[in-house]
Amino acid sequence: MAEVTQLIHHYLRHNKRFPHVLCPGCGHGIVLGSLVRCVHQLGLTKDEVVLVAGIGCSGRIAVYVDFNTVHTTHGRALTFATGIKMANPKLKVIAVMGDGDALSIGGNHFLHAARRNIGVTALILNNNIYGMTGGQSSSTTAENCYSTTSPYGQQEQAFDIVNLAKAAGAPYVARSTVLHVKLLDRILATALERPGFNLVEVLTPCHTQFGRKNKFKTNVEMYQWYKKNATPIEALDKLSEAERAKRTPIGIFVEENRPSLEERHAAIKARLADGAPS
Ligand SMILES: Cc1ncc(C[n+]2csc(CCOP(=O)(O)OP(=O)(O)O)c2C)c(N)n1
Ligand code: SF4
Repeated sequence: MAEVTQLIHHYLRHNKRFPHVLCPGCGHGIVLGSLVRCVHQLGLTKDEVVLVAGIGCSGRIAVYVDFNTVHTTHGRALTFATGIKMANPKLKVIAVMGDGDALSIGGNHFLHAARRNIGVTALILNNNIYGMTGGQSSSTTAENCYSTTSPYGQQEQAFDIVNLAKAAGAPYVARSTVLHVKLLDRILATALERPGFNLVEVLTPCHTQFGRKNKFKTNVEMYQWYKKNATPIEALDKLSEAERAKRTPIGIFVEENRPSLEERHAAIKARLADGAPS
């Protein structure tokens, strides 16, 4: 316990930014805990890490940790992260975003960051709603779910973040829930070690803005939903097609290697420095 407290005090701005603003039962703090454990496990110094966040409850994570942090505008975390990585490729750059931030207002940046294979870990906290601003639908709010902007049920089809990242060319694509903490630690640590664009989607409950509008009596029921429905991809094959369709796959979906944008730029620079024709 003393060790955990020490770890927390080392990485958090515990004497400046607390108490935190997250609601009881919010999963965002679990993701913050995982991030701290992964950075510690990989032996990164606080100065090597840059955490770039957009606006939203998820964006508060950058306020609480004592890394290099940038709290940017809603939907633009990946653009700032791209600039930071290109300016100093040695830094470990992480963009932490909500689903609204990354896929609704910031959807275009997400597609191009994956396509370009820029060396950033995109950590998306998907609670299927705009949490901070009062529970409006986001682009991951599932069909027929209720929100303040879909009082008769959501009429639009939702994005599947994993499939979107795969189609856009991300070489590492993984998903966990905040309930599956060991998996979350594993996929996040792997992402932080890899070059290029790495997507980690974390399903995280927002009972305040999503759960109570969608028949979850308590936030605990939302964690129970993850337990029942989130299924490791390796176990899906054993299920019937009908059963598979009801499950949310978790695990690593893509793990490939292709040169990152900053590696390609470094190679061009070296070629030009050698006097090679451009
Ligand atoms: C350009 C811009 N548009 C809209 C907003 C208002 N706004 C702030 S946070 C937010 C939604 C956040 O939702 P999400 O990104 O899913 O994160 P969560 O709060 O659920 O963690 C919105 C719409 C803003 N700050 N800036
Ligand atoms: S509104 Fe939702 S996302 Fe925001 S702190 Fe509360 S539970 Fe978390």
